[in-house]
Amino acid sequence: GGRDFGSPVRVNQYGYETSGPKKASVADPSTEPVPWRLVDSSGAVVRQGRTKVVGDDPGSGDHVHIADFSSYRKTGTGYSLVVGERTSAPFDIAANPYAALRTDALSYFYPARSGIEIEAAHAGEAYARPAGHLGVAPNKGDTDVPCQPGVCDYSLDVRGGWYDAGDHGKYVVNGALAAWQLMDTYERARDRHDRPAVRDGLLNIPENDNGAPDVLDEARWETEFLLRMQVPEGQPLVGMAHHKIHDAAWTALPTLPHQDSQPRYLHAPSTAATLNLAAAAAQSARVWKPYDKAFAARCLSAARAAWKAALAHPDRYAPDSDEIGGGAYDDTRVTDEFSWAAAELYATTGDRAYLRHIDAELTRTGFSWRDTEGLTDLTIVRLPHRFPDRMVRDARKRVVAVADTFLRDQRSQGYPNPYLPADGKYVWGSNSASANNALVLATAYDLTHRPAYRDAVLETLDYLLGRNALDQSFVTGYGERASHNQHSRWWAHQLNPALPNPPAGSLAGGPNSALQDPVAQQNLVGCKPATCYIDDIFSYSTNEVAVNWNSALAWVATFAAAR
Ligand code: 9MR
Repeated sequence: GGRDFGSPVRVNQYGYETSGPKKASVADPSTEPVPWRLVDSSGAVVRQGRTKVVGDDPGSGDHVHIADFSSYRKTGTGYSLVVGERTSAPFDIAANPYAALRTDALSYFYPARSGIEIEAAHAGEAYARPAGHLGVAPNKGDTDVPCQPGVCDYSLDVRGGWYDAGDHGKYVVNGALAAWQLMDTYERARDRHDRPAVRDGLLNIPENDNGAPDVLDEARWETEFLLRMQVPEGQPLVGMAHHKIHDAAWTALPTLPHQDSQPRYLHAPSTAATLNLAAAAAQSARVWKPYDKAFAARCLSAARAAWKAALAHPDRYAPDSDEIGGGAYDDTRVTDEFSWAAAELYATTGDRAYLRHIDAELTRTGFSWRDTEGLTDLTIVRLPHRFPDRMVRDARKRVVAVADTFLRDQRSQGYPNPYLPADGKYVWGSNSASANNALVLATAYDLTHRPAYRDAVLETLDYLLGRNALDQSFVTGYGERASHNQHSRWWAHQLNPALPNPPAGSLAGGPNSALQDPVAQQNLVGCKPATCYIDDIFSYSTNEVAVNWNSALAWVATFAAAR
């Protein structure tokens, strides 16, 4: 059958902020403005106007109009936007719709934890499950994990951390980025007196009454795992980080973590993993100092050891061929990781030895687990008093200039995506690119206080929550047509009704024009890039969850919720 593109009147299906921008994107072939009506839950027309014609949307090919009802500021539920006979999905208007999304996006991580029982009291009945990978049969990991043959002759206790995504693997490069993003929400909120975001008790997690901010507790769960991935004393590559640990072969769907019976192996250490660990551990040392000096010191010595090891082994690249049983997370260019790690280490220690390695810059490519150069500038502008003035001035200029590019890219599209790839192709995890670009826009707002940047962040949330060519909210539980069949081995309701869907606040990877899984290949042939997405559990290349995607969403939602 044909694909379901929903209503041509596309809105943020969750909710608009009362004082924020409120726009709908309308797919309509007309080259003239058309009338729209804003209708409340009683059916009354509360505002009307005419659309503005934007033209052809590059990602989807849709001819798009914008209906702008920003001047309407009455809170309420069950609004809809009507154009002719066509009605949008229902939506709310609320004073702070994103406070709930902040909590939910951050709450993604607890039920994704490895090595700990997920308790109903914290995660809810549906998400409760036994601890995974603590060496209890039938599990064969993660308390005593050997290397793949030929890689090393020791084994490590690498329990804990988060499962990467819908699989049972745990990977250092993107795990470190996700932990970094959570810790960065903390540093931003602390500096800007956003008290709710730094609260102990914000989240329903076991550590929510320990005197430390919950967002740091959650990041620490991952950081402790990252530290366990380091090559121990007495071994040739001491201080390096193993790139990843996962099963010998891909596990079946569904398989709960505690049911996995496969052998698991440590894969070869890599320079990229070592440097990402150094960056996250250096930041962790900084943020934990007031709460736990011993842990902070442990993080700092791990970060320094990792840095030293990376300098000694600067070209150990994770190959793209290593993708049996787990993702490759391949990366053969690490100058960007050196720069980012150096920036984090310098920010924490003030040690001038790191300064001359800070040499990479934010560009319109943004940042990702693979391309970390932009994180150098984001670290510098986060902690301006710790860096030389000149460096801060230049970093600020670049952040604002790149944000201006994203702003233009967003405005040039019918659907408000700040991601506009130069080759027109959407990557695997494109939704995280949108969210990470919104993080840059948000940072430009912090630096300049120009409302246009904040509006652009809110409109990015519109895009992720339904104002797109698919009339699709990519966040579970947020909108009438919201993703809920993301690729996961335990939140696999689509395959077993006794299992839950992913928890509310889970972000799907999003449109990926490369069609890299069989379901995408079967259903999406010829799709326009922005529409290459299907809410099917087997479409891992368009519809997986992942820690570094939810950390991006959590960062942006925390920014949007701040008052
Ligand atoms: O997010 C990763 C994306 O950038 C890569 O293109 C893709 C293919 O290598 O892998 C993605 O990460 C997946 C990982 O390899 C395995 N676990 C699930 C991750 C999310 O799909």
